[in-house]
Amino acid sequence: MANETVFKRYEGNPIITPGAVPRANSIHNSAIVPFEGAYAGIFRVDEIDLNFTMHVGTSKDGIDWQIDPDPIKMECDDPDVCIEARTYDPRLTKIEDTYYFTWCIDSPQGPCIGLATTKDFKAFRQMENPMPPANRNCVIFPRKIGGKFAILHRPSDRGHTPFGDMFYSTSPDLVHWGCHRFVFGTLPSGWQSTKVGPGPAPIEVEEGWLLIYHGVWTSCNGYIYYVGGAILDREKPWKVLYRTKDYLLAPTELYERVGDVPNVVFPSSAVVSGGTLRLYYGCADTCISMAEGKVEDIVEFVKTHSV
Ligand code: BMA
Repeated sequence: MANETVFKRYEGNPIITPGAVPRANSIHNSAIVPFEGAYAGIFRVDEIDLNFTMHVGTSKDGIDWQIDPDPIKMECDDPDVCIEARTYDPRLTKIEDTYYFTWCIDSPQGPCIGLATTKDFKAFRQMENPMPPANRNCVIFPRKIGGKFAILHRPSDRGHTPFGDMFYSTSPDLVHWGCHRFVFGTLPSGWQSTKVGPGPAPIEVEEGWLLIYHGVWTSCNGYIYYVGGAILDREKPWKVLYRTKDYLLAPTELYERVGDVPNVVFPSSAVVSGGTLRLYYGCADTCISMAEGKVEDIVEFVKTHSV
């Protein structure tokens, strides 16, 4: 039996495998939201030449997906922003009637963060990059905080090293970002001792913001990716109220253990409906799975298993 303290895995996992896209080597860390009574998403596809592209997907039930075989083409006015590069690990957030998404761009100077908007999942407008290299993870809060757009992001370096703490930044216009605040970093030992990074858009709960994040440990046989949770202050989200000492999910299933990068569960989307949180996560950098938990149980776990 896999560890399923609060999250119960969908029995049909993995729900999306590389066969969903003709040129896919793998399809994994992806962004999914409710859309027009159904679901839409932006999917990370690692193609058979190992170029990383992003594709739109649609689904009636959030489980059975149709993925566009062609990558997204963004509208963009500035060729210095819309460079040709590998793109990966999208996160999606709805604010009012617009969907904002962030992703990682493998620029020649190192990984940086891209930002684009869409209203219909057909036209995409790329904006200024919110963060220069090196930064690998970014997600937008689902509403303005203190009158400003807000993000959690993870300044990084070019490789996979323990360097990388989570920061909070704000912007009045989605172009100029500042007021950077440290949120939290790695712990001296355990499953989140190598690096941490924000996962899906934070979810507003009674206690503040529920953040699902990934934590990485360096075992003697390589990196292992886990899912953790934190509760951040509602008005000052850089203040951490609780943060899990014990992980919420670990790679235990064969499809999480075996793949292009073994032993990875990488949380990237959360859809909340009727008090249930449906977590979508990348597995072993190869496919996508889903697990569900009650929001109140997840919050309770975070509060009672906090560092
Ligand atoms: C991270 C990101 C993720 C990936 C993970 C494990 O740094 O690049 O896309 O899932 O490594 O390889």
